[in-house]
Amino acid sequence: IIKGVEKMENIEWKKFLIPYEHAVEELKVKFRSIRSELLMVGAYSPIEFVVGRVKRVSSILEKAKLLNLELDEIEEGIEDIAGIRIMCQFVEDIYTVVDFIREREGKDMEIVNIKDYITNQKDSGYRSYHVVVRYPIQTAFGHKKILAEIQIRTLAMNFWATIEHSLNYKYKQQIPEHVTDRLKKAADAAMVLDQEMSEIRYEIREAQKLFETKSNVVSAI
Ligand code: 0O2
Repeated sequence: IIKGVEKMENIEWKKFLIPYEHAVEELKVKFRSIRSELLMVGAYSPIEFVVGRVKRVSSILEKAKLLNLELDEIEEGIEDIAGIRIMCQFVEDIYTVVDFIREREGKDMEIVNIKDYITNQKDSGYRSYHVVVRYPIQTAFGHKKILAEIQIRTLAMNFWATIEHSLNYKYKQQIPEHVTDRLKKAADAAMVLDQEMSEIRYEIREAQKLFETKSNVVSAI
């Protein structure tokens, strides 16, 4: 039993989650702007697209229970209540995005924790790069710093993780063995796909540049 947490009313949860929604919205804008700015000057963007979400209350409760957290420990104890996901075309782009985040260190965010599930792939097959940051926001009641988890992945890693996540949801974390076996094979295939795409990334970028220029000419007519 989590003292206090389960007694929280809907309205209290809404109030609790407002700063997290605020942080997610700001972070989405900031990372999407990097893409827009780079494309605007004709440069390559390592960011394909950005999504964000605030963790569902049921999911927060589950995690609080698992970690044995009390109400006043949730803010520090659950690092991914605010979550941003940045999708990249190539594995190399992930590290460029990480460098962008490092450059912001001490400016508009502080890095708290890094989990490199690309070098250290999870047993499930999961690959992704997680950076937990402390992000300042201005609320109606003053300054507040929020923990947010930035997950950076390739499109292939995201495809795999999205499917595995929905299977876990369906099977309540007990995916049948024949399915987990397939998922592991699919994770290997996704890794090979990433490696192959990396090998020809310069050709792909050139082709995309040509294609974008052509699309711009067509849309300008
Ligand atoms: P939601 O809200 O449904 O997205 P741990 O318990 O050690 O595995 P920890 O410390 O809670 O992980 O944080 P971590 O490692 O940063 O992972 C949290 C989030 O990473 C998860 O959120 C997923 O989004 C993603 N993730 C981690 N492992 C896996 C995995 O094996 N498969 C998939 N599909 N995603 C994973 P939640 O908890 O699912 O919450």
